[in-house]
Amino acid sequence: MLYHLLYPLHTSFGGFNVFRYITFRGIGAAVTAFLIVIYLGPLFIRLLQRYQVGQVIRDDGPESHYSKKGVPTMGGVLVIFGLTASTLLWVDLYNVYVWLILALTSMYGLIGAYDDYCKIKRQNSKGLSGRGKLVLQIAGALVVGLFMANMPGYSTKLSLPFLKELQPDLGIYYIAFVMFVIVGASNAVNLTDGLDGLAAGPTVVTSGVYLLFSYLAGHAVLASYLQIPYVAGAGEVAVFCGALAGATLGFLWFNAFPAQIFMGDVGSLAIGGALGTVAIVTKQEFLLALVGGIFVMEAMSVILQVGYFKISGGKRIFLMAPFHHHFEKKGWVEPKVVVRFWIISIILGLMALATLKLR
Ligand code: 57M
Repeated sequence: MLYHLLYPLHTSFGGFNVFRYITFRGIGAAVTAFLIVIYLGPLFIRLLQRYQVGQVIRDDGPESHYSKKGVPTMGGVLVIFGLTASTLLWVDLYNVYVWLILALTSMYGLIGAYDDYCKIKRQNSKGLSGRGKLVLQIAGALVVGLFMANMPGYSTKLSLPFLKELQPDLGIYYIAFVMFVIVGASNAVNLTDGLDGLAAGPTVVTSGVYLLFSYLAGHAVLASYLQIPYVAGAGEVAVFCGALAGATLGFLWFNAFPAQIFMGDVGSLAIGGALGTVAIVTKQEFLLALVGGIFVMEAMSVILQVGYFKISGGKRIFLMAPFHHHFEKKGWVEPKVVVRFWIISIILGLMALATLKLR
């Protein structure tokens, strides 16, 4: 909105020219989203407490989690509000990609909110059925896949870090790939969100990396120089990424150990869906597996654990999956697990940035 209101006035006041720059608006969106969440956080937590929107704790989990019973959850509602409000304030409202990402994020947020509601209402950790959740997630991702495949000028070729010549064209199968990326990212973040701040930290890193990659993908000259796919209009996605990083940082202020609030499935499913859709729009899908390596590792630990359990007749690879629980079982205290995972996430983010020159 500010872009449409203030940039046209730059002829009479030169300072407003700054609103044409996506980098300025991306940082503005991050700071605005952070301030919105920080300001509303205490009030929102009190509201959740008053309406007893508290976490239900599974009885088969680490004993250290039993004390978390009743911690307000569904903090993802505040993240999505801050993210959306800030994006709409700073973005070029005519950018179709941003609306697509906001739509997917909102849909996944609604799926998660219903799941959280079912858990709280039934007072058990079984929310929406796994199958039901998956069907709805696939439906949302399918719409994104069909939309992108039909966008004029959008390529169904895959871009791989380090291998600029290898660009396989998936054709119609690109839609299935889009669904895999978005649904996979959403569930990976969901599984990761099992310790105070554990999902928020890598989300901030990933959003920051994609803020830069969105800007570069939408810049014809820089995209050509760096040999990354040029996606006309993708630059505005940087504003969304800034807002996502800022809103998540604001949430982390309250979610840091000992957490005053959890994001709930409303937050984890929405954030994962948002990151997956950003990766598709900017044509940096494999980059997500690198910078979001913590999410991938957590999801893979569950797949390997469950698979090996079935194949071996009851044996386990890890003391408990997802991976963060394995270290808890080894005696690491929660904050140590979380901060070490953050450190890995930052290293992966730096490696992702390094791929810009290694082409
Ligand atoms: C999502 N939810 C957290 C909170 C958060 C197939 C199996 C791997 C599924 C998996 C599972 O149930 N995943 C659900 C993870 C839960 O957090 C809530 O859920 C939202 C995110 N979706 O926002 O509302 C618990 O996590 C803790 N938490 C924090 N701080 C936070 O900031 O401490 C969350 C956020 C919260 C709180 O205790 O209650 C979760 O872990 O359930 N199952 C598991 O992850 C279970 N693993 C398991 O069963 N492993 C088996 C097999 C199936 C792989 C094995 O290793 O053999 C573990 N998780 C729990 N209990 N809680 C162990 C059992």
